[in-house]
Amino acid sequence: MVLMTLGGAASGEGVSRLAREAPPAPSSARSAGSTTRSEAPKTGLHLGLETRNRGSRPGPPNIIWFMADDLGYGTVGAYGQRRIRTPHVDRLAREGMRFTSAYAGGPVCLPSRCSLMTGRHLGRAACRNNGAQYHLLDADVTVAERLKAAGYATGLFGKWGLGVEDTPGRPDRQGFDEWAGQLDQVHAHFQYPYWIWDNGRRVPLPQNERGGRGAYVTDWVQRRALDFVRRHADRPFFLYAACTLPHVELVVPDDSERPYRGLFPREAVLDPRPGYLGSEDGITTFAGMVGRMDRYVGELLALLRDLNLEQDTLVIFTSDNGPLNGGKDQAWTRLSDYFGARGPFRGYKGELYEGGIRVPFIARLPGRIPAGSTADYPVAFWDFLPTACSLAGVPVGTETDGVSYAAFDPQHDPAPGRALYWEAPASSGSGVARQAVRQGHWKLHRSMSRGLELYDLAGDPAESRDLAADHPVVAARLLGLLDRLHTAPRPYPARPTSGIRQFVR
Ligand SMILES: [Ca+2]
Repeated sequence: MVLMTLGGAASGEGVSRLAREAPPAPSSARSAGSTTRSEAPKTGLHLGLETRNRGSRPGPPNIIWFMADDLGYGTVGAYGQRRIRTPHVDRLAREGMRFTSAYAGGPVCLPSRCSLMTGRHLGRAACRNNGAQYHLLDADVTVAERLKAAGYATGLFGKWGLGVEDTPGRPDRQGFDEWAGQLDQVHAHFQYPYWIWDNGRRVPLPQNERGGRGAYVTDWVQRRALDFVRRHADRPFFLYAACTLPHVELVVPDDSERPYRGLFPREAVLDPRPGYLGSEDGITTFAGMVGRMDRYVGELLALLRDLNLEQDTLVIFTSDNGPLNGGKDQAWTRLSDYFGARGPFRGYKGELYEGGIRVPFIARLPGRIPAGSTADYPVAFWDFLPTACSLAGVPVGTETDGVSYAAFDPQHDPAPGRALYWEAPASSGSGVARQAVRQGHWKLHRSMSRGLELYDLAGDPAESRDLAADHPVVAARLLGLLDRLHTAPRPYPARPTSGIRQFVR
């Protein structure tokens, strides 16, 4: 098993990268089918309105996408967690649909979020790795732009990662009316930064200076998200709540940690990077962070109830990739394993084994999604754009690799037999180090280090028995898919990586 370290390619958002060699620009990826940013809603809107009159307010549903950060498949109660209490996420599962084969866009933050926003898998996505140089361009069409075209109010609160302030990737250039949080992924590492973005304005957080812990930043972001919902209760809204828990830094206010204190083995989980906070009681701190994230979900659900919007609002809960491993003295590996954070799967964040990419995924929309249901067919982050467009009643309006699961039928796979694809660049920044494709119950990996591996997920979800030699015909078929689904990545000029001193002092 490949163990990733905190400073390695798996999670190295703050690690300098060599400049990519600039391959020729892809000729096909964004040449046709893109809509302009000002495109008005077309007839689809009316089709949508006809079919949605079930709630307290006619029209398309509000959409909330609540996404945890580095939260593994098995870390919440609805997916088998027994040591950390997540009552609000579990309630969502009881009242909605639990997907057991949902996939993140990628094995690390930035590409996963790119896939989510743009409806492309990683063989075609604009940004395929963590790194300061990657950002969206004006030509990229996001789900926020499509929902804005459908008349939605659009808000992003939390970690963005797809373009900082001087790039066309910044959220207000990618369809978000309102946004607050962290543009830069390194900024998002810190729970007590001394400033935070609010609609292009740097809001100082002086209570966090000189070691102060006055404003836990995810609390600040959560308040802004709740405020956004409150202010848009009378019209369709899209809330992208990109929570940075339970990603490092490993620290949480006392009221979240206290319920767990003394319950678990005491283990120091420290961060080797200078200035980064860790915890002397890391397993307890982590439980508190997951608990706080669950509290945020509960606050959103309570607000929807108070505003009488439960029937009008699709709530999706998920995570951007699998759990962390490695770290100083492998402490993160032990922490994640203590909680069974990756569920029954192999691998962690950064890997293309199921543990790196299979995520919890719950969808609730009362009256439209059967309560307490389970869907086992695969869905992936790149399906969200077509799904959201279908719910909103607008044409997809751009090229996508996804299919809509808006029917939310627990039995019916909307795209039986389709191939799902992921890739990860070499740590040098040039070339593809690893690829994986799933079709039906078969999954093929190709990597520089291990060559081909074929697994039967139906009988071996832990990817423990390599069947490549036993099933050469299947392996050859999937190998053809690996070649076909990858296109040359978009070149980006090198850009200096931000550091802790820009965010913490
Ligand atoms: Ca992440």
